[in-house]
Amino acid sequence: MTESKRDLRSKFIGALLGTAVGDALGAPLEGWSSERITRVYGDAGRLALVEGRYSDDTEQMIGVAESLLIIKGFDGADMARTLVQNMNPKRGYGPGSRAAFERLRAGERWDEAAQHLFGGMGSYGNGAAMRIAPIGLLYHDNPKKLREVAYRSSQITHTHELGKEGAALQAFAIALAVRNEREEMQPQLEAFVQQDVFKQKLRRMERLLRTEASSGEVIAELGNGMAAFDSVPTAIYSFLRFEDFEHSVDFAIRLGGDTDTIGAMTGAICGAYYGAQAIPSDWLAQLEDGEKGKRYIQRLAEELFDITVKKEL
Ligand code: R7I
Ligand code: MG
Repeated sequence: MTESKRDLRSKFIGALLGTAVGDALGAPLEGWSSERITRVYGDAGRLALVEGRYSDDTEQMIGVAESLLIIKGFDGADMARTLVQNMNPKRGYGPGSRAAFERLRAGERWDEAAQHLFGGMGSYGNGAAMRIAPIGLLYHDNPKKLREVAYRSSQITHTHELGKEGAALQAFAIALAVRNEREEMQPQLEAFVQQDVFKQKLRRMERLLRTEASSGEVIAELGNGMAAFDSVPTAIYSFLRFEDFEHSVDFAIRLGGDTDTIGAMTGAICGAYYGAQAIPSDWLAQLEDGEKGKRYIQRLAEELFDITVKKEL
């Protein structure tokens, strides 16, 4: 394997393991305020990964990867079936996603089950964006296809335009990270994204990156909540602000709020940029390794890399 292929392979592994590490690190702190995290853990050094158990974010990311691999591309019915089969309610699913999976299990069509949620608007939660890493990897060289598959994969649980757009934005950030396009990431994302709320946040991000913004400012300007528009820009910002995996992910989680998902999304972008070897070994060591634990996740990433470079699509 050439060096550039080896790097690319490491980026694929980094994006998937980065999702799981960020998720597991943030999961015990979900819903905490930034102040409470500082009060309990102090503000020196980085957070430790104690439990190593990942949540619904990673469980769904695994399902997305499994389905892409079986199909060698996207099939909505298969991906919906895979997500439903994998679902372990103890991993902390969002209420909208849980309702969508129940309707799917009852036999509704994959592209209709989630339409009824939230008064018929569909969910704009970050649940479609948090699981998107495999799609960002597989289509990293094809933004048009990336957008299309990001939207369609979101449709399974998140039919609101803003839920879909958040997923496409996160997928494209991962793709740019894979392509080493860090310097141009912010303007490229601003040009790519189609909804105003995301464009505005990307503009604010540009300003925040020029100053040493405090956590309070970042939370007020970008958000730290469960809505896609309050969390995807925050993850991208956390990546762009620092020069390594650990500072970005630690910063993202210390913002509080939807810590597991903002951690997972920041971890995905960082892993896609820096590669798997940049994930701190003590974090990786603690990550769960059962039937679908870290070795399984690594294997999924390797297989995604294989089908991507072989252009079997
Ligand atoms: O997006 P989702 O699957 O998961 C979000 C979070 C992540 O942290 C997961 O790890 C899990 O812990 O939960 O869950 P959804 O229920 O679809 O969306 C998340 C929340 O966003 C909802 O529970 C609502 O509070 C809010 N929300 C909306 N509120 C009003 N109108 C999402 N869509 C709407 C809407 O259209
Ligand atoms: Mg979660």
